[in-house]
Amino acid sequence: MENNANVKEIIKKLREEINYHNYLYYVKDAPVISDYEYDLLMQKLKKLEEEHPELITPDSPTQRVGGEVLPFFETVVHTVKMESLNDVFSKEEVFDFARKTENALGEEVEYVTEYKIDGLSVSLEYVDGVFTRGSTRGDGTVGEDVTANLKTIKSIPLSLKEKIPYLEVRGEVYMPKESFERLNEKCIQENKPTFANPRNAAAGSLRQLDSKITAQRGLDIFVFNIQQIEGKELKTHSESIEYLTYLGFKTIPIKKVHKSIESAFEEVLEIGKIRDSLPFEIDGAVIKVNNLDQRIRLGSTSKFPRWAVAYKYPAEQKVTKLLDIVINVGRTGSLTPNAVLEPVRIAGTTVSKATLHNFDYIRSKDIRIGDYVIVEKAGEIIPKVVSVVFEKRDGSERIFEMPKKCPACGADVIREEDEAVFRCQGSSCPAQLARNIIHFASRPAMDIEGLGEAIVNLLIERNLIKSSADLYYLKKEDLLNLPKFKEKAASNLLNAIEKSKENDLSNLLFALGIMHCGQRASKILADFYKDIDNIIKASPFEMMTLNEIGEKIAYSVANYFSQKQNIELIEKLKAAGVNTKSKAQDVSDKRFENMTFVLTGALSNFTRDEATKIIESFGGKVSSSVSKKTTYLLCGKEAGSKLDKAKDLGVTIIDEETFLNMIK
Ligand code: 0OX
Repeated sequence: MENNANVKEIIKKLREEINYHNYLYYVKDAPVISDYEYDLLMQKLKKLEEEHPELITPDSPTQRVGGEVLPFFETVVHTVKMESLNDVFSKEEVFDFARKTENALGEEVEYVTEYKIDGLSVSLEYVDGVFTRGSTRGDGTVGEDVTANLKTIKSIPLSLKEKIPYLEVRGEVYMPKESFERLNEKCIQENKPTFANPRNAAAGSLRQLDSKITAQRGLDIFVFNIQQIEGKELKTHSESIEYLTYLGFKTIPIKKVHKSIESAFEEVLEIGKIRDSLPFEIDGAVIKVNNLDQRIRLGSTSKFPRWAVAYKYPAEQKVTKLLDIVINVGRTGSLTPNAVLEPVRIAGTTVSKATLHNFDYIRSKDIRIGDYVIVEKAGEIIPKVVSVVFEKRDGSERIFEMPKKCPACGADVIREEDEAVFRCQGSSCPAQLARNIIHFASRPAMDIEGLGEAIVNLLIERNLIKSSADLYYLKKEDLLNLPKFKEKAASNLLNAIEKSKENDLSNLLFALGIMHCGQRASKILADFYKDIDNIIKASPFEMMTLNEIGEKIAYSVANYFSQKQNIELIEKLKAAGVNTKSKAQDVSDKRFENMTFVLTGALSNFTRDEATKIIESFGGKVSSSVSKKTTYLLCGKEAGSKLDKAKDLGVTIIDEETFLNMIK
C-alpha cells in the first residue's frame, strides 16, 4: 500500500494526464488515445479518490459528472457588466459603425471578425487558475450561478495552464447541431415536446437544477472575451484570445486582424457563405475593435459597447412552386393554412413546407395554389412564403378558400369579427380533444381529481374516449389496463368522475369550453336559465339582455349549441346522469315585482314571447289588455287601439328603447 504522499502524487499525475486528453479531445478535437484508454484512466482516478475522499478537489475531472440536485440557482452579480451587441443589418450600417469609430478615435483602427454563436452567454471565474464559479448572463448585471452545470462541459478547463490570481472570461454556451438533433429525436421517442432551435435547447439544458441532465445534453462553449484579469497585461483582443487558448480554453476562432473595415466585412461575407456547413448555429458575425486601449476610450452607450457590432445575415430566399395549401387544426381549434412546396434547398435544409400565417395573409399577398412563390428561411426560423412571382403565372393557378367544415371533424368553421383566426366549433373534434377534456376535468370546471394530462392522453390514444361524455362510460377494466394503473387509482378516478355528475349547471357550462364563455358568464347563464335545455333554446339576443352577457358571449354560446356534435354531447352527458340543471337559489332580480305590462305594436329587438319571458324573469306580469292596473304599456311600431286606451287611462307608455334601459 502506497503512503499518502505517494497517492497524492499519483492522483495529481493522473489528473494532469486526464486533463490533457480532455483538452485534446474537447478543445483541439484531436485525441491521441482511444475512448477505452481514456475510460481506464478515469476509472483509476475514481477508485483512488473513493479510497482517499480527503484528496478530492473541486477541479478534479471526476467532478464533472454532476451531483446533488439544487433547490434553486443562487444569483450572481456581475461586477463587470455583460453587455449585449448592437445589431446591424446592412453593409452601410457596418461602414457607418467604422466611420464613427475612426472619427471618435482620430486614428487608424484594426478590426477582428468572429462568428456570432447562437447560444447563451456565460461568465467563468478562476481564482489562482482554478474554476470557482460560472454564471449565466441574465440581464447583464445579475445572472444565475450554474457552476455545477458548466463543470459538465468538458471543454471548460477546471484548472488553467497558469495559476493567474484572478480571471473572468466570457463565452457562449451552445448546442452543436448534431447534439440538438439527437436530443430532439430522443424527445420524440419519449413523447416529450421538442426544442424549437439549438439556442432554446442550450438554454434549457444549462438551466437544469440536476446537473446530471445537463451532462447528457452535449453542450459546448466558445470563449470570446476577458472580462477581468489580474496578473497579466494584454494589449489587443487577438492577443487575449491567443492567451486564453494557451490557458486551455476553447476560444472563438479569429482568422486575422483586419487593417480596414472593407477587409473585415469581406470576412463577414465569407462566413455568410459557409455558415450552413458549420457544425453549430451562428446568428451573425461580430466585428470588434482589436486594440483594448481604443476599446476603453470608445466606451459604451447605455446599451452597447461602441467598439463592436453584430451583423445579421439576411434570410436566404428561393423561388419554388406552391403545390397545395393544407389546413392544420390546432389544439385550440384554430385552423391554420400551410404551404406544401416543391422541395427546395434553403439555408442548409430541404424545405417542403412553409407557413402562410393566416387567411388574410394569403389574400393580401394574392397567393394562389400553383403559383411560384418566394420562400424565406432565416437560420432556425420556420420557413415562410414571402411573396408571389406574378410574372410566372399562366392562369392555371387556383384561388384558395378556407374550408367551411373542419377537416378534422366536419363541424362548422367560424371566423369571428375582428379575429384573424378561423375556428372549428366541434366539441369532440379529435384535434382539440385532449385540450377540451383536460379543461372539462379541471378544478373550476367539473373538478375530476386525478384526471391529468397524461391519463387523458392515454385514454385518447387507446380509443377509450372520443368526447368528454365518454368519461362517464369508462369501466374499471379499461383503467386497469392502463400502464401503472392499480386498483386503488382506478377506483379513485371512477369515484371522482361519479361525483362530478352532481355538479351545478354553471360548472358543466364552463366545462364545455365554449369560446368566450368563462366561469362568470357560465354562472350568469346557468342561474338565469336554470336548465341546459333553456340555454340551448335561447336566442343570442335574449341572452344579451342579461347583465354582463355581451354580443361575443351570446353568439358564441348560441353557435356552440347550433352544432349537431355538441347537442349529441349534451344528450350523452344527460344519459350518463350528469346534472344539467342549476342549483342556485332563486335570488334573481325582482325589479318588476307587482308590475303589469301590456305589449302592443311590433317590437324590433324581441318577439312578444321573448319580451314576456324577460318581464316575467324580473318578477313582472304581462297582460293582454290595458286597464287601470296596467303599470306600463310597452309600445312598438304601428300600435293600435291599446295605445289610445292607455292614454285615456293615464297609463305610462314606454317605447322599446326605454324598455331596453329598464332591463339592463
Ligand atoms: C457570440 C459573441 C457574443 C463581448 C462584450 C460585448 C460583446 N455570441 O458569439 N458576444 C461577443 O462579444 C461581447 N462576441 C461574440 N462572439
